[in-house]
Amino acid sequence: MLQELQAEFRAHARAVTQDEIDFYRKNGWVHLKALIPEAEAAAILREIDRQRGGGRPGFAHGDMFSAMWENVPDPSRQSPALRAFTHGRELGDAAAALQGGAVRYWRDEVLLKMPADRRGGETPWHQDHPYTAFDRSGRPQFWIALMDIPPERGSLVFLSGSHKSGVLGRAFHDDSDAMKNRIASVRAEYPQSPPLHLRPGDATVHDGMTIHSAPPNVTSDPRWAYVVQFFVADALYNGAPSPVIEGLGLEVNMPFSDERFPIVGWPPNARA
Ligand SMILES: O=C(O)CCC(=O)C(=O)O
Repeated sequence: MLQELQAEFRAHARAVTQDEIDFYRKNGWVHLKALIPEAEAAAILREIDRQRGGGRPGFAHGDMFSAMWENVPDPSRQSPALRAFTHGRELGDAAAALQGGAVRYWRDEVLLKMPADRRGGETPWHQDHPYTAFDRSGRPQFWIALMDIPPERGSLVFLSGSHKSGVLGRAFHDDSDAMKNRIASVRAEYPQSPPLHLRPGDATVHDGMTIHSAPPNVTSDPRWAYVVQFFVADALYNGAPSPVIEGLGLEVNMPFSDERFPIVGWPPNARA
């Protein structure tokens, strides 16, 4: 069974170009066209479907997030083929090249945005960094289209350059006027990315400090995106609770364990 699965697909990620690295560093996000072949995006979607038993989505957070998306957490833990992709050198080195330093694997998840009339609403403007367990910034997040994702199906929208704007706060949890004003002022200051149409196998990558959102999915098809998150290898644990580290016994102010969070990517010329 295991062998059958491994033989079924092996997802390959291409290397990033210098233009893409420059764009990412300047804007805090980048659109990587054909990061993986379309057939491999389809194979990942089949594997996710197999894990879900082919049924209706049933992985809701059961909290505020379920009005924006439903998730399948860490599918790579149940699939050697997916693990080879998420922990492999190709994707790791692409993340490290964008970041400009070695990176560890953090987690992977599927984000399914249902059509808007079935709770696939807007993802409001936010930064990921305030929700992380790391004591420093540097968190490239790959958001890979497993199907055709035009803007109206909920591709991400970024405020270009906003990764340099400082820490916004926990925008999902702060509905104060001060936060509303702050978001209005960063929106006025940083230009919004153009509407992005992702083909199957395309990805966007954004930094944990980049302010982003997603419109509601106004198509009739669910939106399937596969997220793989990395973070700078030298980060220390800041003590914040996170479902990813529950039960691992991590100590505050200590580095992350190599076993669970291996270093998977090095920048160009840094590999021995
Ligand atoms: O997929 C979405 O709608 C939002 C995803 C997001 O905010 C993220 O990947 O950081």
